Amino acid sequence: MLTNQNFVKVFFLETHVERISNLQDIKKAELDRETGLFLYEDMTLGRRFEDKCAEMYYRGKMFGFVHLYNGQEAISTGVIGAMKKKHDWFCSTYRDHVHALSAGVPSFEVMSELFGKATGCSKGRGGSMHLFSREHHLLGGYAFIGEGIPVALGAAFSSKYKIPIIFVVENNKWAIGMAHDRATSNPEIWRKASAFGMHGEEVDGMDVLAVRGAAQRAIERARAGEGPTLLECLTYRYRGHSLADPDELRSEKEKEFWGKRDPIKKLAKEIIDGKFATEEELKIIEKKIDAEISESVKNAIEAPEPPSEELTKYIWAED
Ligand SMILES: Cc1ncc(C[n+]2csc(CCOP(=O)(O)OP(=O)(O)O)c2C)c(N)n1
Ligand SMILES: [Mg+2]
Repeated sequence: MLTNQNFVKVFFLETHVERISNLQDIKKAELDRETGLFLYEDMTLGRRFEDKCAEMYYRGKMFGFVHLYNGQEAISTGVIGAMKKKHDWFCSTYRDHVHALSAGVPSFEVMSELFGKATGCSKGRGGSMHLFSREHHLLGGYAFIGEGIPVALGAAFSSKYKIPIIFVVENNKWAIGMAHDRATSNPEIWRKASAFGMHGEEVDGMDVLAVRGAAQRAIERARAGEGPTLLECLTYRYRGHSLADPDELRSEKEKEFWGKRDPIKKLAKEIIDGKFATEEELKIIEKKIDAEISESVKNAIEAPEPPSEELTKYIWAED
């Protein structure tokens, strides 16, 4: 018998999986050697940085909530990598470390911030959920869901009345323990764009070239004065909601499905199969990144904490 619960299961629970399996072909970004190595390096930096964060968190070097990005790298690299660095502005969420890295915030500054040090990109006042960098045009990570949207909109509005903005949903299927497909009558978020007279698009968020292609189109539309785009990227996070989450709700079968779609392994295969670079060259990039992250951790551990007499500094604009 089809009980209410079965109904939900049969028609909606597998939707995220079904959607990514049935996505229509869209025009992807071109792959060449330079682009491939740039994307690979950025995604690898994001993955390895987050792995190091988990290690540091469990070693007691960080406090509070820490939300990692593993699995979603193709979106940060695909979108932020398609933007003009230090020219376009962007807002993040509480899952913000990798967004900051993709924008060029040095890993030392991000790690220092996570340790609450004065050398952090928010001068040790923000922590994991509140990364900020004026230099890299990052208008902040935000702890409230959706909090960055009005800030980004305000920035776009003040830069031009035509609102050159793109909204990127990283639909990783879960909101803490609630499966997205169970939480809404229409799981296809990109379709909500039409209610606002906006262009909407869905994209494979585990495929960096697909994300980059979609981001390039959306950015072009924004620059040409053709209005905003809502981009829904179908992705999956590989770790629990935060490092305090034991991650017991998601099935092994589901994790296995998404594990096989690892965005970094996918790009590596495309680079190697297309003979844009060799496996050895990719290994060299990984080694370079590991060395950079180790150096950042070492320096961040040794960096000074903000002096307590400066507790209220930077609250007001005159500081
Ligand atoms: C306005 C608001 N309501 C509730 C919360 C508590 N909360 C923190 S994370 C979260 C789940 C959000 O899930 P999703 O939007 O899918 O983002 P994800 O964690 O998957 O990146 C909730 C409900 C919050 N931070 N802000
Ligand atoms: Mg989610």
